[in-house]
Amino acid sequence: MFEYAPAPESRAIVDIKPSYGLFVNGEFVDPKEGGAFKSVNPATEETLAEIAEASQADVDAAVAAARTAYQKVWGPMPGSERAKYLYRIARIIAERSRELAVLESIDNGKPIKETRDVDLPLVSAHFFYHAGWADKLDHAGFGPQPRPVGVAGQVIPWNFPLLMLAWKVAPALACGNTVVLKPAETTPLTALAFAEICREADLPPGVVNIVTGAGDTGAAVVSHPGVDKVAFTGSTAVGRLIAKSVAGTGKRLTLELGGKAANIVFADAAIDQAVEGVVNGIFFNQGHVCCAGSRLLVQESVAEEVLDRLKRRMSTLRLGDPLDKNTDIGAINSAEQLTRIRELTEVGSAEGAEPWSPQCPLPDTGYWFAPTIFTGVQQAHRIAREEIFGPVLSVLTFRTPEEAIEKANNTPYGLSAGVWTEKGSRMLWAADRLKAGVVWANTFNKFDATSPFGGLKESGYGREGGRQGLEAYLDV
Ligand code: TXE
Repeated sequence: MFEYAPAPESRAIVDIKPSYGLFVNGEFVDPKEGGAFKSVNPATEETLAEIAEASQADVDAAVAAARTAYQKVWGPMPGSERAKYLYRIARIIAERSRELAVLESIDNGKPIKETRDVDLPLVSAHFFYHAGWADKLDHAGFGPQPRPVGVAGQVIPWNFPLLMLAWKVAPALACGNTVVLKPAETTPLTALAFAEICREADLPPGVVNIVTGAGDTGAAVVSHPGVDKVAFTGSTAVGRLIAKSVAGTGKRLTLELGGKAANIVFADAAIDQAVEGVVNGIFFNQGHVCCAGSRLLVQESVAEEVLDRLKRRMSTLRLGDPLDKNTDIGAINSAEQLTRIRELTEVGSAEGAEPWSPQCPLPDTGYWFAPTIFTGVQQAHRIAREEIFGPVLSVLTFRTPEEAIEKANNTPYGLSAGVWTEKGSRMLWAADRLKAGVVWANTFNKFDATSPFGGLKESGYGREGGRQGLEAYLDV
């Protein structure tokens, strides 16, 4: 059932260079201090490329290029002109989507089925959507003359590398800002491919700058005095550090942090549909999803039936080569993330919860974790409270709707939740009481460029997507 079937032919359509420089002022340049790190294929542990590591001096150069481009070219450009560039970028992404999907799967470890059918369509849609806004900002209720904020410093994570880039770059550019973006150190390749796309689209130099590196480079971007707006998606711990470093500087800040979402299954739900939604909620992208449905709250009267069906469904999931189009669960993005998942699941067992996984031989090389559910989970257990960010589901039960809401909200996070019921009034009742930025009704993990996305509580603040997402990039 679980096969490892390498699919080398897909690899042929991507051209990965042995090394990459930084993208500053429209050119690929060597880092000033010559540092480099490796990007690794998490499914095979092979080195894909050497990536330049940006130092403070490189970040200075990128911010200076972004400032000049903002003042001289992009800020003053009419929205209708900016729209043309954004449409061009959107079209190139759509045309190159097969190649970009393969590149993303190789660099990140996520299944090609997902990069091809979810990530890439959402990426190009995000650019198309924001291209449409660029010439409509003046009369859209943002105030008499909404102005761009200036230079945006953006730091993104590794779980949806190109999609998180799109969520950050497209609205910034549509509103007339310029960008210095730092991709995650384990997944830089699609951001660097995006830099090539900016050149192909003839985007004026300095409008988009990509500086690769680890946390130090990210810290240099967000703390740079030449940056006017900071946007971050990543861990709550780093989000806190960034909020502190930005405090009192006058910079704008949006943070999209972790989550511990509840997927609530009421007894009257369409059970097969709910089980499919639970599987999608936690095993999509190996559970490396901030809004993953990592806690299943199931009504006691149907718990046994739901768990039986869930286990049967999990036994049909295929884990293996991310480039095989039949693969459902790919590789864990990095050795560090695998260690984090292992440590927290060991704590789960030690605290008395019971793990279950289907028969699942794991490939010998690469970073893998079998889809796992824990039953007998108590609210005080760490696996019920902390983000695991892996293919691991914690199952809790409830008796009354009130208890479901109380348990769902019993978390420091507030990013998302799912509700499964055939009763419309119960759905509305629950949605009204759940403290989460998004509540999915009889579905899960659905995204749309037109819909604002973002969290409450320790999941962060600010919205990305939709009309609300533009406010972060405008002086209104
Ligand atoms: O995140 P980091 P990590 C959660 C998830 C995961 C945990 C750790 O629970 O297990 O975080 O993952 C950059 N100043 N999420 O360590 O460190 C870093 O280089 C500025 C949830 O990968 O937050 C990368 O580009 N930037 C999350 C980005 O921050 C800094 C997605 C994210 O890395 C920095 C990812 C600093 N001091 C992890 N330190 C989500 N919300 O989806 C690091 N970075």
